[in-house]
Amino acid sequence: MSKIDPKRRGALKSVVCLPTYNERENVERIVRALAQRGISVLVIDDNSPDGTGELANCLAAELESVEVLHRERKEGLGPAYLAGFRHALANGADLVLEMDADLSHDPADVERLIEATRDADVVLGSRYVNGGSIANWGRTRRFVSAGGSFYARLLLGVRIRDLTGGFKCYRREVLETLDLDAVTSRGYAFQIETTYRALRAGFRVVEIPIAFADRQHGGSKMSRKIVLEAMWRVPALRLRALIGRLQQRPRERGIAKPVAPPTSAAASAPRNRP
Ligand SMILES: Nc1nc2c(ncn2[C@@H]2O[C@H](COP(=O)(O)OP(=O)(O)O)[C@@H](O)[C@H]2O)c(=O)[nH]1
Ligand SMILES: [Mg+2]
Repeated sequence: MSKIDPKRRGALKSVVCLPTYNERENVERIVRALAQRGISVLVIDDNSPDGTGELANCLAAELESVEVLHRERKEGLGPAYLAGFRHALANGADLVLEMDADLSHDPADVERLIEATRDADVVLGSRYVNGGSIANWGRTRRFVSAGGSFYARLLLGVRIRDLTGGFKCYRREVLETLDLDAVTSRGYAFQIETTYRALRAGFRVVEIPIAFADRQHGGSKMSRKIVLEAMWRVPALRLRALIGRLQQRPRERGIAKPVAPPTSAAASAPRNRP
């Protein structure tokens, strides 16, 4: 982890990426709550049929700290976030945050996440560490969420408690280092994949407790497809990491041991490999 110069900290540019799909009843409240705190917002709307995108445009016209990115169609929160990350990086953000647009995440916690990047490269707002909580979720929803995090934690062999949450803060260097083009997850798996990639790249990931509350308006976009995607993506991520490590080893051996110069016979022998 490279330390940020303390003198630069005050001038750090941060932006909250807010993916929206049919969040008409929520988008204004969350955007205003963030703007009032002086936090820059990038709404990423996937052409919501309920007019969320147009409402976001009005907010952007009124509030200087608000921008909107319009995408043609709904492709899941993963691709929406990736578009947001690229835009934020291109515009010079030092810290890039993820947050749900349905007010499940408390705008008052954004500063805590930002502050925690003093000692971390990625900060996760966590429901499953001491002090974290969930309000108003039924038993099934709790089971899917907690079970999903436990499953991913076990299969990936990591210590993170909340792998599926969507309240996160990345230091710019993390997003620049991760190969964003290679991130293909669309639903909750996106949260698992990005955190796992950051850990594997050697970044420091910390969890801070948050109080999560179920949405009051609009509907969840969680679906069976999203849950199934997370179920198969997790072992696939681990497998890919293992294969990557195995492929790396022979190369490391090759670098460590100087290769003897070929004899003239070997050098002129026909090669079998392409
Ligand atoms: N742009 C975009 N946003 C999405 C999409 N799917 C979900 N979201 C947003 O992602 C956030 C989390 O989704 P939500 O339905 O609340 O998931 P839940 O909290 O797990 O029930 C919300 O702000 C959604 O509007 C999508 O396909 N495109
Ligand atoms: Mg939600």
